[in-house]
Amino acid sequence: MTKKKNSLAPQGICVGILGGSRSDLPILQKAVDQLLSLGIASELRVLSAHRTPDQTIQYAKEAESRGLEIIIAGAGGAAHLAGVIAAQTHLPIIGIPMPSEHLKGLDSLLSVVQMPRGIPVATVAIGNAVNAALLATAILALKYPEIRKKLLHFRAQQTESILKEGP
Ligand code: RP5
Repeated sequence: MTKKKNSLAPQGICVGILGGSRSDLPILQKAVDQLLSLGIASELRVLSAHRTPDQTIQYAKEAESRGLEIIIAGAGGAAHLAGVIAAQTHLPIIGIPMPSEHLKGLDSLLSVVQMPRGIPVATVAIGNAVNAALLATAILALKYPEIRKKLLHFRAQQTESILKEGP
């Protein structure tokens, strides 16, 4: 069976990136940049599970029909954003627990990772927006050969640069 190629997605926006506060933007920008370096456009928005609950739910409900294929959601403290989004869409959701002032992100990590059975959120390490972008890329690579090629190139380059540095 030949795989159907969709050459539109690498140019179009297929990843939504959300942050619970403007204070999350510097970390989330790293996901935007990582995706862009692999040829994937994204949209970055501030939406909060607590401060803008209606708009957050609307975003999640409309995500698939708007052409989004994956959503990355970063939030800190009582970090419910990724989970609330996951409850409203079957798209894959990647949660980034944000570093927090008092508990250094441990609160965020537990809030994002401890989802109830049936509604998963793929959680990356605290503040690791780059890994969120790379995980999104790996999921998209299953469908888009061009993205797969770029991801494999990135991985090979990464390996080469580590080995070049020597012991
Ligand atoms: C969360 O609370 C946000 O995701 C942010 O990480 C944290 C702190 O938000 P601000 O007080 O900086 O707006 O909702």
